[in-house]
Amino acid sequence: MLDDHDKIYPPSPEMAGKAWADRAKYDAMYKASVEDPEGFWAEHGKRVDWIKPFTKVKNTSFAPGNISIKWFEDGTLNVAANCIDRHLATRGDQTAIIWEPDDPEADAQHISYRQLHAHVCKMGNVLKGMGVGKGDRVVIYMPMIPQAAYAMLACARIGAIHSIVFAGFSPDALAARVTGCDAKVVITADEAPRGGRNTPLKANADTAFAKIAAGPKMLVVKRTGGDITMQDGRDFWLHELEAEASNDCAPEEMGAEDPLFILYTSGSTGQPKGVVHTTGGYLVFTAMTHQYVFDYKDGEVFWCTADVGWVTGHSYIVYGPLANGATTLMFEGVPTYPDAGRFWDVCDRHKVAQFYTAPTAIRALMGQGKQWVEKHDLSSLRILGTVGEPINPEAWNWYNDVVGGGRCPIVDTWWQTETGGHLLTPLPGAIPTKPGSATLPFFGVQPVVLEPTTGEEITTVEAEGVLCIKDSWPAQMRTVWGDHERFEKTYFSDYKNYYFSGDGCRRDKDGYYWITGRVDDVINVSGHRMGTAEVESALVAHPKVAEAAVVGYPHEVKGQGIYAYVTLMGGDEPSEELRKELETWVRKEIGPIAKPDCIQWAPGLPKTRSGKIMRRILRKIAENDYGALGDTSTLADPAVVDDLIANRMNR
Ligand code: 6R9
Repeated sequence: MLDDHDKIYPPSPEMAGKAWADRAKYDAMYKASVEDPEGFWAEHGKRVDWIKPFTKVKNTSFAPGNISIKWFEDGTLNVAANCIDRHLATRGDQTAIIWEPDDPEADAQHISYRQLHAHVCKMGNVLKGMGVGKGDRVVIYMPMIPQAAYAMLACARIGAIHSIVFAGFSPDALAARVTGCDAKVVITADEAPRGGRNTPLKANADTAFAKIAAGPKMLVVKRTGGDITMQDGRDFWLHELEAEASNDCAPEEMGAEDPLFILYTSGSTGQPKGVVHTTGGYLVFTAMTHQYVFDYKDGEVFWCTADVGWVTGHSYIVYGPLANGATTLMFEGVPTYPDAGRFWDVCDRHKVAQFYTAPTAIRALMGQGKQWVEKHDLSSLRILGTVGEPINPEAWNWYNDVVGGGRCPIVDTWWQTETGGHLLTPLPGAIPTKPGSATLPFFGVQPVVLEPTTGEEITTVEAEGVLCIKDSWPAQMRTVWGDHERFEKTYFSDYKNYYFSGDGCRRDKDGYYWITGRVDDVINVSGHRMGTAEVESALVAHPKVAEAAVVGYPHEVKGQGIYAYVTLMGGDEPSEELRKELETWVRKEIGPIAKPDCIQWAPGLPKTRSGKIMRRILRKIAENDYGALGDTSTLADPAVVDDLIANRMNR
């Protein structure tokens, strides 16, 4: 009998001959892209408008001691001009952004390319008026409102580097990121409505500003009209400054390798890293993947449900779609408000053709039953996408059958903040899919599977090990902001001459890739990356916590949950009250997404004689998999393990 892993779904008959690429074209383009990357990207680099065309295409090296990544390096361009101005002549009145507010009773907004141009120019001039120039950093801490996209594009237009901080992050996390890139301006809003509740963004920013030594200014968007305080000389209303700003803001001429944005992401150490993306290669690659992976055709409505606080929102709500002159939908709310039919209501009302979301959302909605889907007409849907974590076959099948009616190819896209755009993904119309596999590489991407301990490349078709990439692609991150050494150490030192993804994977007999999850101390909670070390350092910052160890464990909806083992200071007793206090503490230190799902009181942690915490054992206990504990003989005190097992989840 076939199990789900062996099922193959060929491209649907609806796609045959109509998609941007069929199998023969994919094979030919892929071959060209890896055999002659220079020629391939010289050709596809032309999909964006250059002010000064590039003459050099690829100048990249993963060699130890000489990690250097440059694409189209002598070309100049402006990302905002590519995403807006160049469409004005042909599609000035076409909708660029459909904005669907949190409140289902409120009207959606349709912002045309011409209107987008005016908004972005005005905001660009406002930022200039606040002293922001080329190369300066601007932090964006915003709800999912059109002004968040205007802010990104305004920065790109004037050559400033944006760093978006997800609106769910705490004031402390915001302060650390503002300080980390020494931002001149922080753009925020009075409040962020989500699921019928308002988050006090401006008040959070005020709290953050009290911890920031340098004196950035604040630009505030009026979203709800809620009560806030404005500090004279520091805080400015966007609508007031815009009233006096000109509509005319010439796009700055940027080098292809000038930074476009910084985006902080969790790693295996305590401090998140500022991933730096640059201008030319990023735009070419996000535009090209958006077109081919979603088979985007002119006039279609494309909806990526991510938040612009994550890389998915950068690449596939804003830059990729707008570079292609697409209509992109921005949603302020959550999948379950006012009810579990919200996504499908939005797809129905706006006639969405491509719908791109995360497995965790699919699982949560699957749990609510298919009646929520069946109430709505989803006949406009053509392509479904997923991203963020491996999708389990059960969720894949539900997505395919219930949402897609068996008609819509599912593109399971594997990529990372660091990769800028899709690296492993099917192309609909070309690649048969298998539930749970991200299938094959996109053009120009050369994945390899390495034996984890030796670092040898496994050359047989079937392979299991760590996933690395052999050569550069245009949207690869270029450095860690302010710490190039950390860039080299994190991605190029464990396995020499390769980019190391941090993920494990399996390659099957058909050469398809199956991501098995992170191999480092990063866990994936609802598709969001969380460093276990980050949560641990938040916990030990609490005065009653002596020690903490955090691991991931399987969670039905979130994919992975956060399991924290906590040792209290002598004299402090465990209690329900203290558990709540620690949960609130972590929320405050990092944000709600970091709240532990389980806190187990641990009188002691399993340690080696040299004092290293044996996380492997803690992971097994959290997973309820005691048979696989492995060798515990090197532990300083093996009895600790029995206690932890007996009190798993404090039961
Ligand atoms: C785009 C994004 C990256 C990590 C990555 C991997 C996991 C992302 C996946 C997937 C299996 C997929 N991941 N897409 N795992 N299948 N289709 O999510 O970026 O937040 O940096 O996370 O997410 O573990 O290494 P980011």
